[in-house]
Amino acid sequence: MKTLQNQDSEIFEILKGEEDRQLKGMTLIPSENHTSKAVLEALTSVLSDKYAEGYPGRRYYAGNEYADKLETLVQERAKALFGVPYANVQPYSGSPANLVILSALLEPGESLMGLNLLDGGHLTHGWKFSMTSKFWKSVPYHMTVDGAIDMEEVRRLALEEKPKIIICGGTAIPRAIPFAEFAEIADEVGAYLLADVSHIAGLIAGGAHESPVPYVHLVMTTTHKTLRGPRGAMIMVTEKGLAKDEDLPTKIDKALIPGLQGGPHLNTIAGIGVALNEDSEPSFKEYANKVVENAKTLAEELKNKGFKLVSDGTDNHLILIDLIPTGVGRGVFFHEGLERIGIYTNKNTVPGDPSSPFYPSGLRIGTPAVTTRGMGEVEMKLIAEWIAKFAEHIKDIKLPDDKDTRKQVIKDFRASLKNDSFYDEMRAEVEEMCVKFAVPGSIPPVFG
Ligand code: DSN
Repeated sequence: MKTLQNQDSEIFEILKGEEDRQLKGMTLIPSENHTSKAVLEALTSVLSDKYAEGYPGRRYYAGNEYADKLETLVQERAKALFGVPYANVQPYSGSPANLVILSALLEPGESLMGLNLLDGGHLTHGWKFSMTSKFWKSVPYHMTVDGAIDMEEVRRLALEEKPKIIICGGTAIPRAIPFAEFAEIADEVGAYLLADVSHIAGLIAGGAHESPVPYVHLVMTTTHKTLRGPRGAMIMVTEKGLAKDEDLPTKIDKALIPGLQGGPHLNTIAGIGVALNEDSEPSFKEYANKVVENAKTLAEELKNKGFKLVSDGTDNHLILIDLIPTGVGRGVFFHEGLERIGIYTNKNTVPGDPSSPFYPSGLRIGTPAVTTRGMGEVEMKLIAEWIAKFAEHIKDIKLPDDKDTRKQVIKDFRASLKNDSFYDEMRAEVEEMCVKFAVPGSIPPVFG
């Protein structure tokens, strides 16, 4: 990175800082991961400079000989990895991909069903402030208080509403998604069934989670989470989808361009291709299984330390800690306090959360990134210990209902993050462990 360093030291220093942050701390955000050096090389290639609106063999720009080869190859890799007859690898990310699917299949005002955002769904599954509930009629379903998808409610709402599409999947679901049950309901009411497997696609590819492919008509996944590729997304149509509607691929292609997107990001598509190749290796199977093993170990350790978990555990990469027994709305203290010691997590709502999305009562954590760095049982036990030690340290800090008092409590807490030596000591311990586990894209340090 000498060229960048010489030309633009300000940007260089920021990138160097980020490289350092990633190495000295740990990412427990379940939707983040670390890509390989090969993926990063593909991302920074000259493909970044090329326009290629259209599809292989049908472009609006000249000079796409290599773009065509690339996109066709990446489509083939996606189809082979997931066992589907069609894949579109152009979506910029998950939100645009879901918009592509919905606009391909639904007329304005028609209805969709998705898991309520606050119960672990996604903005684009029909959240009330998302365009997906302004263009279409959103009929959300929920989790039970035990943290299971309320399949009785799904069936009841589907029979009442006869939605055009049902979406299964989400962002904070610690248990396996019951694809077969969803399929039974969708088939009964004649709805398309879309699995948004963004969080678990890598586990599916690695055989650590059931595949939705035999049950659903469409699969959408982002490519940067457990799949360990660059930030992007793919839309796939299954054999079952083709049997329901043989025009599905054409509808998706057209909804993407000219419907919603312009030129594909070819460098990202190249990075996705590299990642898909890595995902088909036997070592990726080991990785996917280890992600789940680590999550289960961490979940057990947290439970042993007295934490309550939504659904009492996990089947996948994700754990949702329910902090309500210690006080409503305390997710913010955990999110910011753990960040201070180099442990990156998400404050998150829990099913039936009485607090607001700004001050939710849960903490979402996951093991994809730490597993990529080679952490295992010993480190999961340490992580649980650190989280418990931090929880003990802040046990008397509660979130007041009154807005002014709340403001002051948060201000005082933020000040303590700067002044209390407890945090320096904890951060040093975390850092000492983290630096032993390299971040793949920084071997050797790129900016170091
Ligand atoms: N932002 C993603 C997540 O964190 O789960 C979903 O889009």
